[in-house]
Amino acid sequence: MSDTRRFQPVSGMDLPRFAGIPSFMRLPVIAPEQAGAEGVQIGLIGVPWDTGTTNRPGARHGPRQMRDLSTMIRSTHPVSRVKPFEACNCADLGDVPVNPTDVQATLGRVERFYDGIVAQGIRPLTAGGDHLISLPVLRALARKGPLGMVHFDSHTDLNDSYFDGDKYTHGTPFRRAIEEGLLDPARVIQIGIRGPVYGDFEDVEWGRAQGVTIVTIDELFDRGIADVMAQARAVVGDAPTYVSYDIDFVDPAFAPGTGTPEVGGPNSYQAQQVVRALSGLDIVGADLVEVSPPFDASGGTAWLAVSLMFELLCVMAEGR
Ligand SMILES: [Mn+2]
Repeated sequence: MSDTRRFQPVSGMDLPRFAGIPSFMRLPVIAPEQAGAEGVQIGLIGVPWDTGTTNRPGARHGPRQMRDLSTMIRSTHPVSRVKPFEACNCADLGDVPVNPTDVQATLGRVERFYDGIVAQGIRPLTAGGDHLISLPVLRALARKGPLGMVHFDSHTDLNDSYFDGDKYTHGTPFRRAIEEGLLDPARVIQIGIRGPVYGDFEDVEWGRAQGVTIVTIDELFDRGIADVMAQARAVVGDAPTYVSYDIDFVDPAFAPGTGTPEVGGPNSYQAQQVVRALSGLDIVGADLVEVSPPFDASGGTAWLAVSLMFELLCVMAEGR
């Protein structure tokens, strides 16, 4: 029914990788409403929106910059040797039509867009956008029941509210997701948590009281990546799992282009290792969020981000 040749990235041998119109990883661009009929199995989607940001904005520019840098991605993983574009039909399904001045309207727009994707049996790999965009994506993906989640971040994003009781910000999505029954807290693990806080650790205490496993950066480095990721695999098990990757998980020496950086984090190699350890899980969707090009003068943060999207794509595609 589908021609798999159609889903190969434009070869750098046919057209140099710096040339051409930049789709995600040089994949074909397919209209989201037709993607299922065309045979798409994994859809790369941009959500260019940062109105949930509480401090330094700019993540609305993330998808465009990430598409540009993603033209440097090649086709075979160097360690696992997975060839994601042969294992699965992947395509760029464009950007969600967001509303930059209206939080609730945008949450609705993202949810409806992903409802359409999920209804066609397509697994989404998303480029943010700020971290609030994970909430409407989870609403669409969790229709059949709560999901597990592996979450890489320097912040829990489990806060209750900001400013005047605002419940929908990029610091609150997973509190809302647990309250709405989108995530099973017993199957959620957050890794890399660090940085000074406003006064107490209410977010961490609330999460642990719900049953969320929270691994601080000290614990990650004390125990080592292999041990913590074995725990992550045990926490989420074989059931459907979402992966949410905030680029501020990575040390700002390697990823300065983000709104809320926290020093003392993993390097680029460690940032890749944690994703490689997810091999074999039932990953129903993943995102890479909080890349802010205005703070990314070299483009190096976006390059790391799309390299991590390639890591995520490989563990999503293998075995499918
Ligand atoms: Mn976050």
